Amino acid sequence: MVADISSDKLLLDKAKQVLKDNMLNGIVIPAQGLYPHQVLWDSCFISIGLSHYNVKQAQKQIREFFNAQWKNGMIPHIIFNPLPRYWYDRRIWRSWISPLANKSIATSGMTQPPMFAEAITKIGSKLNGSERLEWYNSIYDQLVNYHTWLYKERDPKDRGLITLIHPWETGLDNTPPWLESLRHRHAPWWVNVIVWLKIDKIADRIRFDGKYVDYNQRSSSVEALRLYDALRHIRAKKYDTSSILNKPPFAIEDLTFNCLLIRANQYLKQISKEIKRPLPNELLTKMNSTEMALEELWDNQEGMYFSRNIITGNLLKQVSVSSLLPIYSGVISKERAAKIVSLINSNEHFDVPFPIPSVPPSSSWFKPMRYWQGPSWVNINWLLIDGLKRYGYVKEACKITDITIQMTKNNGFYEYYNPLTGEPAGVSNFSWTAALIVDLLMN
Ligand code: 2M8
Repeated sequence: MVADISSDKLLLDKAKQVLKDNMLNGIVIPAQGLYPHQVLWDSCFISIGLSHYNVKQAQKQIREFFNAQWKNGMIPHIIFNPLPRYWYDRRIWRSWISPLANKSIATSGMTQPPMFAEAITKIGSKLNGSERLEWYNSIYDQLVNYHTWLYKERDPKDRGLITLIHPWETGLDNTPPWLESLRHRHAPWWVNVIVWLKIDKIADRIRFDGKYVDYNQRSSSVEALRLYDALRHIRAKKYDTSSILNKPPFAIEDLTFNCLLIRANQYLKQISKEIKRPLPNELLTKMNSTEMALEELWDNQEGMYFSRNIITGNLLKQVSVSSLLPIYSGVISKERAAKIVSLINSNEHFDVPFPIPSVPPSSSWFKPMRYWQGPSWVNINWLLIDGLKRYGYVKEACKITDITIQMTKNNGFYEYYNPLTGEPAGVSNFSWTAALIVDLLMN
């Protein structure tokens, strides 16, 4: 494909404008209106885009999360905007009830895919030698503490795989393997009453997110209420991991999260080497064990990787884009990578006009416009492009890059896109879409 320089330049300018317009209180937020707070992996993707032209802001997006780190090393997935008009959101989470929380910064009480090490390294690559060492040194101990926390508190079976306790931690909120687990979770009486009286349709009409997006493109009201109930359960334990894991609402070794962690560990090793500060041996052993344990999530019968429920020990065999992410981890064999590429190229699976669908159309869960249940997402494409290139699948990587850019040229920077038609969905002017398009164009 011949690059269309003038329109690429225009797209780049528009993407930068989105990031500028999404600045609220000194921070680029995911999107105006719907997402007024800082969100963990959003901020990492945003900083990767920003690093190409505004390193200071990119650093700020990351540093804010390390300032909000809890005493046990946990980094929460949301930092609430301190503006008075967002007081209600802080009240829902009440992070201050935990003795571990940062008392001056209101946050959520759970984490999200650990993209920090990659964002920190990408920012580092834009700095000169001494600035880079200073940047890495300034953040290294806290980054090590975060990875250490993951293993110390979230690997209860000591298997090298991190357990998530709520779908919001995976980032793929309503992805089928988690929705299936939600179905098996006992619903609270008040949700049953709402369903029985059929007043969930009224809830649909008064939902907060319905002001900004079509609620049919988001989690259903009943799902949202049940996720809120799971949060209440976690909050009642004051966000203390060992009490939560005694009787967790969910306990899943999530494939997406663990693949991203494997890659984050590799970036962390790179940083440690560059600043000549060795990682603790215990952490290194754990990091290596994750690479080995990934193979336990492979299912021979289906020829795919899946997440695993740690209570039943069963793999969650609802197919989603998560099954492709081991290629991004970079530690699977060439044979396994070839199998993933065949899934990407197969029209019975992920080969659609506007790839990569978060759930393939062949699945009974597939809904082309509903959030993580079918639409294509730019951040997932970006991760897969990277993984495909590293395994030498340049043609596939270029095809996904071109279509991803095309979708945003045609429709603007939306949260997600219909994988069959390219039609935009979710919120418009979405920051990580814009930021990662900056990255794709600049590379
Ligand atoms: C979505 O998640 C939040 C809750 O964490 C929400 O539904 O309001 C997900 O797409 C998540 O991956 C993303 O980080 C967040 C903000 O963009 O929105």
